[in-house]
Amino acid sequence: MAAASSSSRLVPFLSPPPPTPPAKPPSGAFLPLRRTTAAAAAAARFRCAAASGQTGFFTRLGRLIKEKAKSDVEKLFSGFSKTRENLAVVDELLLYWNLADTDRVLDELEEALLVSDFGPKISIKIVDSLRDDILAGKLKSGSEIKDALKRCVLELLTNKGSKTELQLGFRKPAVIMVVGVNGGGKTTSLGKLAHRLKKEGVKVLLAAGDTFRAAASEQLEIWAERTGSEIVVAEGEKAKAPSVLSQAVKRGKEQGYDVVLCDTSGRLHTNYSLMEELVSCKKAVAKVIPGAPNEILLVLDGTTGLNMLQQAREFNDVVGVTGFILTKLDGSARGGCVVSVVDELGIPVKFVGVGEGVDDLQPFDAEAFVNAIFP
Ligand SMILES: Nc1nc2c(ncn2[C@@H]2O[C@H](COP(=O)(O)OP(=O)(O)O)[C@@H](O)[C@H]2O)c(=O)[nH]1
Ligand SMILES: [Mg+2]
Repeated sequence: MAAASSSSRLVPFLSPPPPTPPAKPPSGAFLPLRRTTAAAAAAARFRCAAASGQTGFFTRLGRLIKEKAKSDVEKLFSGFSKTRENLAVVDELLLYWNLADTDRVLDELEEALLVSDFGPKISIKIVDSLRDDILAGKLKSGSEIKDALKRCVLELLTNKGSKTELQLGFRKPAVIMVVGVNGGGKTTSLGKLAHRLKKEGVKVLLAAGDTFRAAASEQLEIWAERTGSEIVVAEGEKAKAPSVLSQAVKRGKEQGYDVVLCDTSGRLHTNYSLMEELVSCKKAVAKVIPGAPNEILLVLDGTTGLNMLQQAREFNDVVGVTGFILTKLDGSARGGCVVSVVDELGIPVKFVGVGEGVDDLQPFDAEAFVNAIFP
């Protein structure tokens, strides 16, 4: 195994801690809820000061990342090429649509949506709403039906999963934990996310919280090299994930990092002890920074289609998921699953993975997505 100390960027968590920085002013959020009025007023002042200084930073960051993605819609468009091919039949159907053919065309449209993994509930919902509008005389041509279809999908996505920007709170470092089953793309997505954040000048610390697989830390170390990020890795075989994450977040706090990105080991949602470990990881992080992790992003493999729904439910029940990263959509014709997870769970998709390269993690934008699958 590669010696953890061989890279200058590695920060093995058992090494001596750096000099303690000067004591920070008390933050209101750390104080007990009920205090004397004078103390409460002072606490509130501190809280407001912290909020106004750092909310700005993370809110701007969230917006900036999303804005940049809008200028890069080509990437998203090519990432969804297989789903688009699957749905090309929609254009053919609507080109020759006439009122007498409505039932047949809508049946075939429903079939096309099902094949792309929109899921039965949503496919029926969409087709029923189109049928109502056609029968009411509101939609009179194939192109009007297609526009209505796009509007319908967009609405499904924006009604329930509108907070697609990262919500990083107001206290530095913000902590993002990435969870999911083995091989879904956690480590890769974390690396790509580090790249995106570094490009915006954010000070990023990676935490190699996958202590289950021997090669996992090394994989994240490669991403640290690639993105020029610092990394905390476990030293010794007995190190447990919660303590690696806890040490990373401590270091993040002491050394003024903006964001700590925590990798975790892959686990089947049916594996009880591993799920328990995730809960411990979350608690360990919260012990260092109350309220952290700010985001728990569940990585879902787009090629598994609707199977991801059950996974998502179970992870959400155990750790509480704040957003999804849907990966491998470049290799899948089942992009409709984006809509089904949002609709079923009411949790936003925050990023989509559209390739293995460093730039292949796109902030999710509902409108760009709809245009990518229904051009
Ligand atoms: N095509 C494609 N491959 C991906 C994507 N994300 C991850 N992968 C690949 O999926 C495999 C598993 O990824 P990894 O990050 O190790 O998964 P983990 O076990 O969840 O950490 C690797 O070969 C990645 O390169 C993606 O968006 N598109
Ligand atoms: Mg991994």
